[in-house]
Amino acid sequence: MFDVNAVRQDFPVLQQQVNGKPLVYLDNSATSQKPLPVIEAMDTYYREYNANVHRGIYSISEKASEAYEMARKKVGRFINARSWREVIFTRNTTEGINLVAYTWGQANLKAGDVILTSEMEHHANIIPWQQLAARTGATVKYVPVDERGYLDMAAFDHLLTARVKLVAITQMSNTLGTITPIGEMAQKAHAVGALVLLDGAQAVPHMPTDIQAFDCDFLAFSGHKMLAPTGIGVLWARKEILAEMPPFMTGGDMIKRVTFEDSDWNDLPWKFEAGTPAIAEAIGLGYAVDYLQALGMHNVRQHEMVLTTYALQRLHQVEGIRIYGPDEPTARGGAVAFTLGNIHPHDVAAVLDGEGIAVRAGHHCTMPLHTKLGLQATTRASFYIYNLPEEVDRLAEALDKTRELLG
Ligand code: C6P
Repeated sequence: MFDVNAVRQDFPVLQQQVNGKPLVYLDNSATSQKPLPVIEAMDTYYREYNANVHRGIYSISEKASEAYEMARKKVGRFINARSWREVIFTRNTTEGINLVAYTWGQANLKAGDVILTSEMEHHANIIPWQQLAARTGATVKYVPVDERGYLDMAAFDHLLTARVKLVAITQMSNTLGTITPIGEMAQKAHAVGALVLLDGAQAVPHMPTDIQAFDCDFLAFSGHKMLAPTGIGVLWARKEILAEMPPFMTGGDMIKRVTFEDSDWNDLPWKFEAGTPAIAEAIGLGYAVDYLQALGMHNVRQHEMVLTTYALQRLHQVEGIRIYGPDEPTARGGAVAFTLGNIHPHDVAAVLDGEGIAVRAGHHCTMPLHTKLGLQATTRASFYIYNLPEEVDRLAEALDKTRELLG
């Protein structure tokens, strides 16, 4: 296990007071904070070798290209990809999912086909499929979530017919925290000939990722939730699938040959990276991956499981609280959404902010799930590598205070 207090020293943003109290940052599902090695790597790029990639025949451009491609290799190793050519840099999870919907989806789906997703998806894993369905005549179906926050696997089996061409599922819910049984789902999906897309936005930052073991076909995730900057994300897909997929964006860098009549596409992965990429951000992502790997992803998961166990137990002592998602810490990640009596979640978040505690309040981009739960909004605390049990105590005490003030 790593030393959380030592880790905290690497995060400048955590060394401050907010509203006169030490900042307790509990909005990690929205975005994580950034450690010094990531900040410094980007600073060094801009100070010492800022240049475009894959273009310049001069030293600092070659250095930038090497650093950019090195980041890709680091990410490939981090998720255990067979080849770095399967790692496509995007802006974020949303772009990765849209890329699949507009390219693979557009080329392979037709009227009568089904895209199977779930009721606990983020909008990023719902709307691109609704739009694809509208363009192709396919249908989107949703695996229900039961009252304990688990996917209804009997319903999944029932919905998984030969018409299903894609199972697009989150690995971990950003609202309920639920971890999806992706191994079982992928095996069953492949048995009916469907491909599997994993929304790894919440899982990849928080637990070990081995895409070869997962046996999925697409995995999308965001750098900014795993210590890296905003503006950089990853789409991983099998080489055979990527080779067949048409490009998403077209323009510079993604071509081999262009004439006034037509064009040929570049090799993988550059075929999917049109235009000047987010160079500093990709380099930052490479350093973020180094940082997480030095901690060990099993340790990251272990730390969050211990903290979430404590949080569930401690928060249940707050009068009037209702926590959503599985009770078992092994079945969930560290996103803990709750309501506090009839107090509006925005008011809860505002009182917590006064105590220096940053949480998210709202629908967390899971509006259909909130509607199903009969809610408009929840307050959500979410943990990461630098959070401490003392911060859970501060949250619980501040919630007691909120209830006294507004309850
Ligand atoms: N969830 C949250 O506060 P982007 O915005 O593209 O980096 O990630 C989208 C996304 C996709 N799937 C899941 C499961 C997610 O949680 C998110 C982002 C943030 O919960 C911001 S809405």
